[in-house]
Order: sequence, then structure tokens, then C-alpha cells
Amino acid sequence: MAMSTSESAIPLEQQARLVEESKRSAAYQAVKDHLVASYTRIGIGSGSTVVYVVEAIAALGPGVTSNMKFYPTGAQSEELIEAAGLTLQFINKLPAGQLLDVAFDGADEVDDDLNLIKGGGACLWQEKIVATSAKRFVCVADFRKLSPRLGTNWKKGIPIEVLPMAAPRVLDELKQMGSHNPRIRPGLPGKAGAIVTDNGLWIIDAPFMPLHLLKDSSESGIQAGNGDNGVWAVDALADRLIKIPGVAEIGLFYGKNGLQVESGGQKPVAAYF
Ligand code: ABF
Repeated sequence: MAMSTSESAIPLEQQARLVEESKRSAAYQAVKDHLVASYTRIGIGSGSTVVYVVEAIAALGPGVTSNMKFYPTGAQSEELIEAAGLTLQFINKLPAGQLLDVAFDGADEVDDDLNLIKGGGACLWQEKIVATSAKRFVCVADFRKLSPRLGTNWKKGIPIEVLPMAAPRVLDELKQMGSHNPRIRPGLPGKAGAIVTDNGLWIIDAPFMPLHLLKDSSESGIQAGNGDNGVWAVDALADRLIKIPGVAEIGLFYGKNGLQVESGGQKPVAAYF
């Protein structure tokens, strides 16, 4: 991810340390602010930032966590939960009519309204199910993830989970919608072919011009953002993408109830929708 001129002058090792410190401090801050001792059901997302979330939760000790069950978004978070000695539970065991108390997860990019791009780790479908099953969703992100508009820093494109047989048609549709060079995500190094998600599906990464904020946001001077000249507002694009036949889920998470915490001077973020 691009760094500012002043950051790029910092030696690489120090930059990496700054990023880790920012992830860690964002995670500890988010757990302090949003994990209440009386909670019993907690969603745990994927990625490297969530490692610190689990560390912060485990540090509270069994006195706080022993009555809590933790719901993962994939194999990585499942392992994290178990390795931390926390109690694992699965989202399909959540009784109908019940919600998680809170879910914590990372993001690839966060805009000024705290809309998110997620899915760089290919777990976006489970992540959205867990996030939307929670009363509150807390996104934990280091300072690099913030940008005024989605697609400014995260240039790989919006992750879209698709049925493999539909991939060519979905690519055609994305190009018509103004995506520049959408492509099927390749497998991990050493693995031929497309990446296959936990659901047996593929991921298409679809770059668009930086997205406008929500259509009804206070951003001035914006017309509809409905795709004219390739210009989309976050919600208009999300509505359109999810309707493409063969699309299972998309990595745009959006909503209005953003909340930002600052910590350590590096602007970690907590957002919810
Ligand atoms: C998950 O992990 C994904 O939605 C996102 O792609 C990624 C963020 O990872 P990291 O915290 O390592 O940057 O949250």
C-alpha cells in the first residue's frame, strides 16, 4: 500500500514496525472500547490485524472470557481462537432470532464515511455473514488503510466471490460497468489456476475509479454516482454488483454509523455499520 512521502523516507524495517504497532494499538483500543465483560457471543474475523484482537481478548484472562464463545470467519480465525484457549463456536449454531454481541474484523481500505473494502484474504462471504449477524461490527485497521475514497490506496480492485462457471459472464458485465481490467484471482504461490475459496468458489478482483461516498452522504457536488463515465457511489455500485448472476458476495461493506478512534497518533480505525 502506498505510503506518504515522509513515510517512504523511513527505513523499511522501521515502517514495518510502525505498521505492526499501529495494528496492535488499534486492536487493543477496539477491544477495550467494544468488548463488554457481559458479552457471550463474539465474532472473530480474518487477517493479520485480527491476530492482535485475539491477543488483546486473551490477555483479559479466563475471568473475563470463560463465558464467551467466539465465532470465526474461516480456518485462520478458527485456529487463532483455539490457539488462544478461547471457546470456538460456529455461526450456524447461533439460534434463529439471536445475534452476536459484537464482531471484530480487519479491512483492506476504509473511506471517510468508514465504508470498507474487504476480501483481500478471500474470506469475504463468511466475513459478511458474521459481521451482519452481530449487533455491532467493529473494523480494526492500521493507519495505511484510511483513504478519502475506496479504490484510492487499494488498487487491486473490489473482491467479488463468483461461481466459477459464471466467471466469464461476470467479467464481461464488470467491464461494461467501467471496471478496468477485472481479473480472476490466481491461486496462492505454487498453486496453478484460480484461488478457490472455502466455499469452492472463485474471486474476481474488479478495479474501479475511486468510489464516491454513499449517495446520500453530505459529499457536495456529486451527482448520482450511478456509473456514468465509470463513476460510482459505494452503495449504487454494491447494489448493482450483487445482482449480477453468478455473484455470491462482494467485498464492499458500507453503512452510515461510522465511529473512529485514534490511538498512538497513527489513526487506527474502528468502524461499524
Ligand atoms: C480480512 O483480512 C479481510 O477482509 C481483509 O482482506 C484482510 C485484512 O488483513 P490485514 O489485517 O492483514 O491487513 O479482514
